[in-house]
Amino acid sequence: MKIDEHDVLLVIDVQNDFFPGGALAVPLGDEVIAPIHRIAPRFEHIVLTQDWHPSNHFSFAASHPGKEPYDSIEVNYGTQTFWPPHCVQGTRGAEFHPALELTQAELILRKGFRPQIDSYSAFFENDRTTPTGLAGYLKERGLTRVFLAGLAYDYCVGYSALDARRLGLPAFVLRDACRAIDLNGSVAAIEGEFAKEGVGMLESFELIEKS
Ligand code: VGL
Ligand code: ZN
Repeated sequence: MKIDEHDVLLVIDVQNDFFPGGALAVPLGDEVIAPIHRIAPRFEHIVLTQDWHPSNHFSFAASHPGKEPYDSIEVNYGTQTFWPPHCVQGTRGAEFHPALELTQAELILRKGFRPQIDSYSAFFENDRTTPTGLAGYLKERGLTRVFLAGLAYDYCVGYSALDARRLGLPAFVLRDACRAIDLNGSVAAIEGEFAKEGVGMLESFELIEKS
């Protein structure tokens, strides 16, 4: 697939806490760095997202006495999984991994900063109605196709891809540039949604440089 000036690479949550040894470690999360560095030069436009929670965030098990990490409850916007505290604003865990070198990125979008609601997607919070502003940004800049890489495949990458489709944007997940948490069948579930909503799957070698 040929990349052009209307395409954007969305690099999702490549932050210390999602790396091995981090607070919410994604298995083999460090392996996304090499493919991301390989594909980045093919894109004229790159946006980074940063999970960015207050220390008492609703999604943290520690905010709910008696709950353990990875328990879940039903809330008004669907199922909320409780996570170990992670990506707390201003902490080292919330910083981009130091090996990530994407100084050319044009926007860093923070999400998950509202204390009472989680935000997996780069476009909408988990109520799927509160916007982050990214849709307007892409529209105003004429960026019409979205390619996704980063962490975690079955959460923030997947929700972002599905929301891109809901907004009418072609969306392609670069499978080898993502790693998954895989909690209670979350990989199979997100891939079922990808098939239904028309999210494309690519391997990074399939991207061809703009000519
Ligand atoms: C993520 C769970 C909680 C992610 C963020 O980046 O996929 N997952 N917060
Ligand atoms: Zn989070």
